[in-house]
Amino acid sequence: MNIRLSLSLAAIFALSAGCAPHEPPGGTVVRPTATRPAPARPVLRVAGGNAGGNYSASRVSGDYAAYPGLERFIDKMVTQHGFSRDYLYGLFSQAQRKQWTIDYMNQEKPTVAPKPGGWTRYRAKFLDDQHIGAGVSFWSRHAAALERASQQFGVSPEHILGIMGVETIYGANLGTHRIIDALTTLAFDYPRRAEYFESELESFLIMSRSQQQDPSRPKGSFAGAMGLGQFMPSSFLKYAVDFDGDGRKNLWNPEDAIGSIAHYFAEYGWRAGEPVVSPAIVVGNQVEGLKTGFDTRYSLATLASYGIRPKLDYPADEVSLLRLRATQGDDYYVGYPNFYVITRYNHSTYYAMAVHQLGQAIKQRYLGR
Ligand SMILES: [Ca+2]
Repeated sequence: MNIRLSLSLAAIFALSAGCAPHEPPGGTVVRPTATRPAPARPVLRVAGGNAGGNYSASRVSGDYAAYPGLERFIDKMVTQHGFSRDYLYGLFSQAQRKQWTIDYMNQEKPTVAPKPGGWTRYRAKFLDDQHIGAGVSFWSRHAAALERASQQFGVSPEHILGIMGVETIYGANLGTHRIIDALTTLAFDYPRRAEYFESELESFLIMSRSQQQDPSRPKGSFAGAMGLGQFMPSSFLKYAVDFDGDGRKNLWNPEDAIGSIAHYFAEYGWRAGEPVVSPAIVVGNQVEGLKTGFDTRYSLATLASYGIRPKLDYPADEVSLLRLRATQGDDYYVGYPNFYVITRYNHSTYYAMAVHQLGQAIKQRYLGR
């Protein structure tokens, strides 16, 4: 539970912390006439109507009665997106305020530098027999979809599997929180991130309408992440695909989740066939004076001048220098552009390395069956 919570938190904050996901090329709209400008956020400007479920009330009652912030939000959903006011009053009358979530979020500690041995402990939570075995089994069951996603988006199956393993153990750990409660609580009872979570709540209602789904039904993480790949609603709108061709984008459907994760990586610039990371060979101790992390940028020549070179012989204009704090000492790696792409899912070196190494372990066992 604690692992999931801290991970979810990291993921949510990472996805929203000043590094706004870029707009996918498909989001560009051709202006139909010279006098009618294209909307800035076309994906959100869909036809009116409500999402699924029969809700109706003349005002909000229950936990969220008389919340000015919610009233303003409802006004926005009515005027900008064409939802009916009675529907939203009814829907939010049954939303529940999650005190546990508020308490948990308020306990959040400031980020501290990774401690010695931290990587060894982090890695052990994901690189275990449960994760690897479930990954091999999932690959066997969904080999065709993984191959198709790999062909279409250029993303290797083992990295799609690495994400799903770390996020939910292939659906074994999807989260039990109603998304409507999670997002309503964080949007209106957690001021520090209210803007972000209100935007996610907006996306969630639009998502629910696009899928004709009752917004009170989906469950996921306490922060609103859903499905096998733990997509936030804004990521659903940007990156989810209908990969099994049934006409719906369903984050809980394995094939749709496979395609959606591959699409996410592709839109963030995954380079087909290129390496992700290489162990670094370090001579001397000049490395200790260098900044490390997934967002550092070095040329191979610069690293060489400090006595550092990747074990892998692969040409790259820019790489990152990664330090993993293992129990027996610090390990250094060189990260290629694909490593950075994995961190777009969760802005963390350890997260991306766990995804990569879990994927490699699954691949090794899968191919050796
Ligand atoms: Ca589908």
